[in-house]
Amino acid sequence: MSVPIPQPPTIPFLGNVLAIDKELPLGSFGLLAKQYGEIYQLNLLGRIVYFVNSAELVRELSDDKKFQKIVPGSLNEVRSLAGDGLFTAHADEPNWAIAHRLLMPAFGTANIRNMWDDMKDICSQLILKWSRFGPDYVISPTDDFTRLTLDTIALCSMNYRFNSFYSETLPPFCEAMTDFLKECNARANRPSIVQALMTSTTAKWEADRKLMIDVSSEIVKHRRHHPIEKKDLLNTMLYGRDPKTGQGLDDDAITKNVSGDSSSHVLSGHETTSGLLSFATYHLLKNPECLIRLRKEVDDVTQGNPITLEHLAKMPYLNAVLREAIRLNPTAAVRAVVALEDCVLAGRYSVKKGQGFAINNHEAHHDHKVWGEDADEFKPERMLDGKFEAMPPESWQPFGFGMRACIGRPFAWQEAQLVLASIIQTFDLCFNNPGYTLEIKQALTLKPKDFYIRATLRSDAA
Ligand code: MNH
Repeated sequence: MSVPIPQPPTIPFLGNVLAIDKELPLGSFGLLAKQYGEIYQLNLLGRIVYFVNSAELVRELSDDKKFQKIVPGSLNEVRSLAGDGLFTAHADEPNWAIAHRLLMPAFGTANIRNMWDDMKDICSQLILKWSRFGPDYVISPTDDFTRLTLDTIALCSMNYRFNSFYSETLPPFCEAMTDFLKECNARANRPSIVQALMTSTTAKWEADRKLMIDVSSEIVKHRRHHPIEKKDLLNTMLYGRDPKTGQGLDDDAITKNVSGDSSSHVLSGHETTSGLLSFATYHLLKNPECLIRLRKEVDDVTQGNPITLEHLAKMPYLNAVLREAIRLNPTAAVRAVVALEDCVLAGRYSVKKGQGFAINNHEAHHDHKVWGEDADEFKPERMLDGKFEAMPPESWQPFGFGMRACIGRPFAWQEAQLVLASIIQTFDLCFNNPGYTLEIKQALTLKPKDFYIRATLRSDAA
């Protein structure tokens, strides 16, 4: 028996595009999920996409043999920058396989341990800034975490310093990227005839893209002329040879991997990690008992000493806090796949080969059927004592799943652990506006909106 997949009412030509809020598409997807349930379909300018919201259906779609990553509309626009850079590559592009085999080891657990000193360098800049500005200064965690994650990825992978903490505004690169990504989103949902009329918007989009490519190709050129001995990502890309084909990447492909927002560094690397740190900070402030427990763990393990890699391994609660924060607020919430064959999903929805899906992990991560009645609450305890490991692995997938899952996960995790532990070790935090409750803003990734805090040096430090 096949159940029809519901669809909101459409209007001619545009289909369901107007049902999607331009500022916060995820909000609209959530409202539609409330209304239609585990699956619904939208007509996006003539293309039918099935949106999947339940953990059960997401689990089925996480099978690499039956479903393959596709680059959805907005990411296709990103491709104008990143080309077939790792993140935005279509499955059959050879550069994906090459970049994947080259970059995987560079971001593997062993190699990221070597990045510890560079990570600490940037982390100490944030700690120093918050200390020096003092308790009256209103901190924008999302901005400072973006400075931190951008500077960290650039230093660790390319030995390049953005020095964002020394500037009132975020680096031009950041702004260009945010605007560029936002516009990519908008373009994907705009009929081409409308697009053709928006010449000044397109000119700005082109200029943003050019700025990102220029900065990236400067970094690549500089390294070509001033080689250094460091097993960083840039050297891997410049001199590495694919073990399978013997092929390397040319400068053009490298520039795309560097600038290509998501492709390796910039979007995935810095935006998502910045969002994770911001959401974790928010949830800790909203749940003081969790903050107290985390502080006790950090103090017990470090005894007030500078944090080391060995310390992190002894902080299960820190790990649980990060897992829980990114469960509730996956910063890259939606991924797209296509059906490789005809099938019947969950025994009830018939699907044709070639059908595109949007996997809404924000919804699936809140599914009461797997996470329980308290699924919407922040409870790091559910991630402790083997409970996380006992969950079906597909039910927590902030880093995607399977063959095309995130390669930056160990890197992002180590960075987030270091930074959160350092902040908790050093400061008392409070909301700038005590009544604040979470609102979300979206470019391609998600962050808390209008979220401000203050930080006071701890008087009770261990
Ligand atoms: Mn990351 C793929 C989330 C940090 C580099 N990343 C993905 C995907 C998700 C994701 C989800 C899968 C997308 C899809 O299926 O279409 N990434 C994150 C999150 C964080 C993150 C939530 C931080 C928190 N990512 C990083 C960092 C880097 C990075 C840091 C680089 C250092 N991510 C990638 C790359 C891919 C990816 C590269 C694409 C891998 C592939 O397609 O083979």
